Amino acid sequence: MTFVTLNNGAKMPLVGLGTWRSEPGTVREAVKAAILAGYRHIDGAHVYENETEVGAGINDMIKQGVVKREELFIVSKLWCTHHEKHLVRGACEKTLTDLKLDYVDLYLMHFPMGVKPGKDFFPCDENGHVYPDNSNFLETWEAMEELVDAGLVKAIGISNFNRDQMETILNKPGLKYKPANNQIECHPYLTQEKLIDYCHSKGITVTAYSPLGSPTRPWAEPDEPSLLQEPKIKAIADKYSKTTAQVLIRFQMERNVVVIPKSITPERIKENFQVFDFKLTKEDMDTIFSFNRNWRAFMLEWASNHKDYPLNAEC
Ligand code: NAP
Ligand code: SBI
Repeated sequence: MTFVTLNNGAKMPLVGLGTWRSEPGTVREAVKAAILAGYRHIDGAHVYENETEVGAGINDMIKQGVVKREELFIVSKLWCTHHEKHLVRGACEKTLTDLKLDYVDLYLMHFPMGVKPGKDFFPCDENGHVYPDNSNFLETWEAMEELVDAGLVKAIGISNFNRDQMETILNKPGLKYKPANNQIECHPYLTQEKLIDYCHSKGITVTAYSPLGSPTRPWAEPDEPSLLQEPKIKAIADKYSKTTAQVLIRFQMERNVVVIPKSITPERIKENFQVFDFKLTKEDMDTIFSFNRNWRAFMLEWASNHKDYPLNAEC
């Protein structure tokens, strides 16, 4: 299967291109290389500060007739400084203006936490504590529902929500649209079985972010584990004449989880999409699951004081 079906009936391609830390100056070409390699799903966000270039790459491909807009699945995310109800539509319109698109296919609430509006994306005091805003994620969700009705987005979803926070949305009186997708950190060190089972039981698709373990995250320490170097995963890859990265991507696809590896390197962009011609056995999957250690590349320390910090819950 190459798609998952969202609760609005749309088909979301299982493999997409991640764009966090894809620098302006490289990401336009990366997006074009991806579309030429067969990708139809691009994952972006306002906070990545590169949506103008991402959109330029997309529009180059549409203008050249390589792909039609309706064949693409474009994702963006509402940043935390825009959670107050009156700010949501403007934030979405800014993303559409930057991308030069009339709509996005999926618009995610990037985090369940609203923070002080303004130019600073991570407004913190001298102790590193974030300044919350006056919103709660239920009213932000209502404003996102209005984006669907206005035709600016085809579907809405969430990111970095835990199970209790999802239940709070699902139980909201007057809920108009259920989340279509929850985008969460997921890879063999953080397999997320409970949260994924919960999402799937509610008809909510899941996207695995940092599927390679985000090896170049700026805060990586030399002694931290490295998925791309795991000998047992490399041995599985060798069996199929594939790379470790391809096995990490296929691992998510086998679970019906959407996966968005980031790369700006043309060879890797192609490599990461050559994942439709092999399958992992149950034994391979069990071996990969055995790496789980509930280790996170993203502890979101910048927001640990927020009332809706999501990562203290079991799942
Ligand atoms: P990732 O996809 O796990 O890893 C990306 C890194 O791996 C890059 O440094 C890339 O290098 C390298 N890489 C890519 N393919 C490779 C290959 N075949 N072999 C060896 N190295 C390879 O990490 P990520 O960027 O953190 O996560 C992916 C995407 O998820 C993000 O870009 C973003 O779109 C999304 N995300 C969302 C959230 C959220 O809060 N919702 C948080 C984090 C990430 P090069 O680029 O130099 O090739
Ligand atoms: C940014 F644009 C800047 C920092 C940062 O750190 C946490 C992870 C994150 C995010 O919130 N979503 C991402 O894809 N990366 C991020 C983004």
